[in-house]
Amino acid sequence: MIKLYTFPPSTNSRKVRIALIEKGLEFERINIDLSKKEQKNPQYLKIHPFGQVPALDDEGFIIYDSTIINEYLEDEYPYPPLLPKDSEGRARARLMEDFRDTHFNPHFVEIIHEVRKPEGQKDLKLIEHAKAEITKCFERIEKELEGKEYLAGTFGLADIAYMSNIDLLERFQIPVESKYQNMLAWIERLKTRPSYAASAS
Ligand SMILES: N[C@@H](CCC(=O)N[C@@H](CS)C(=O)NCC(=O)O)C(=O)O
Repeated sequence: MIKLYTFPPSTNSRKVRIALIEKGLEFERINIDLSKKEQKNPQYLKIHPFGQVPALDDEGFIIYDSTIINEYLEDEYPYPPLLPKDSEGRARARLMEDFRDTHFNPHFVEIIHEVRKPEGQKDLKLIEHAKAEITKCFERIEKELEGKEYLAGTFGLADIAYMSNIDLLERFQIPVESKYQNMLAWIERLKTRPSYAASAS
């Protein structure tokens, strides 16, 4: 059976949990507790050389990095498909996933680190800056969704990447303004997928 090295609050771990659930694949969750620095244990570093989650073990084939893992799952378990068939659609989906990985999610990670600190030690300016950077991304997401229900037309890996951040928008009180109608409708659509609730932990 597939083994997933994961940590419930990790957004990148959730990205893979959602893909596995959407593919209907059974998997064993192996919890790596980041709060106890278990990701840096020598045993785990043999699985993930950079000491991070997620990592995946498919019958002895071990890989890491949420984007690479989800691409592997798409190649190895093609049904249901989570990438468009045409090259242009696939490229667009990958661009939006990359935008999430490089411009959207890192600011959530910054906030997560700050809010864990004791009162008085949190850098409130940094939190506000990170929230503003997240909000800047809404413009692009809104445009990309013009005339479409999902980022690449049909539901897939690009949407899954952002799905792992949705509950944090609410938790960290980052409102999506009503001018982002496409995005608001898309968020509601994503939240109704069974994989959204099933991947929460
Ligand atoms: N590019 C990697 C990033 C993985 C990553 O940043 N994982 C975080 C949790 S979401 C982590 O393990 N942080 C602990 C650490 O870096 O020590 C991916 O997409 O999997």
